[in-house]
Amino acid sequence: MKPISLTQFLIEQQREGRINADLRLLIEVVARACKRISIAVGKGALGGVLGSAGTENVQGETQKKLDVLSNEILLEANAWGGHLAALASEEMDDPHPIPDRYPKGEYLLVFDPLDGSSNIDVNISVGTIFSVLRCPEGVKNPDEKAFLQPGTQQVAAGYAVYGSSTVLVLTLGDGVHQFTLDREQGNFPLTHSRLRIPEDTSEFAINMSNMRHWEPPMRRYIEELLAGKTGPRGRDFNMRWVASMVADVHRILTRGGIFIYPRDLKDPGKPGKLRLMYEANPMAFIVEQAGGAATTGRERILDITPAQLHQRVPVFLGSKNEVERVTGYHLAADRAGEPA
Ligand code: P6P
Repeated sequence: MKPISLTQFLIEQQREGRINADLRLLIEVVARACKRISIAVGKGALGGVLGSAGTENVQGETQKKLDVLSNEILLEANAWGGHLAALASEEMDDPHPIPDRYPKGEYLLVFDPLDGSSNIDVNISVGTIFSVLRCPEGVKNPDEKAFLQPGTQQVAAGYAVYGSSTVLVLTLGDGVHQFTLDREQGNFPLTHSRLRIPEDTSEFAINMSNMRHWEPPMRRYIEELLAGKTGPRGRDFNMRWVASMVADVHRILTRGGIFIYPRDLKDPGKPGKLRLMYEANPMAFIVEQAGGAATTGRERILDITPAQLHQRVPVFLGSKNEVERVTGYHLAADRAGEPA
């Protein structure tokens, strides 16, 4: 049976009353933008877009040319459709308004246009992550405050991973679905419905080089995994770390695992590396919709009310039983009054 396309999938979701025409248009526009980004990324050195743009983003990180290009592709694609009230991006300090010459819509789009961009120049998978919120009632010109909604308010979230194939993963709140870019046809056939993350796993993803900076419960959890059969877990574990969140999360969505970017004491003022609004929240929504769990090590990510657009949080997500175990270690340490 020929798989249905993203367009047909969205039409059916609209027919079932799950989404409206504007949200359908939003997802289609973002998918088309991801196709354009996939083409640019796929050109590699031939596209003249590798290397640094010579500028810095709000995070103080050097922007790659593809970061800037991907951001522009998403801004242009979403300007004219009348589905958005405003956009926000990792690459821009403040929310980006819809140009006055176009009508505004009811949705807010927040995205990381090219996550993992340090991997671009070495030909490792990178991706786009996006999150959709409703613009608060009566807000005509949304500022940062309009975006500061907990992750439970998301109406949709997704990512595209630009790997050996370009895969678009999407949730509208009723399961997680995967679409694969057909480069000949230029469309996204549905290749996997209702992805499920196994509740148990023997595979963890973390940047081990930061181990000496971790909190005690974090070190305890990883030391138990490293002890394998000889330790309290009684079985061996495997490790993966792509250093591209989209690639690591996609592997976990496909075969299970736990992804961790913990708070570390290297910079005690910094609560973690990953950003809540356009990395942790969309990935947490997707992971929970696939039967997994997502916490900061102490609380559910989706329950956090953001204080700033670019705020960072620690991230523990993936196979439910592992996320619950390591979260339990952190809460037990807090109850015992252990120094963080
Ligand atoms: P580190 C990429 O820069 C990113 O934001 C995520 O995609 C990735 O999981 C993480 O940072 C990698 O961080 O410290 O291992 O380079």
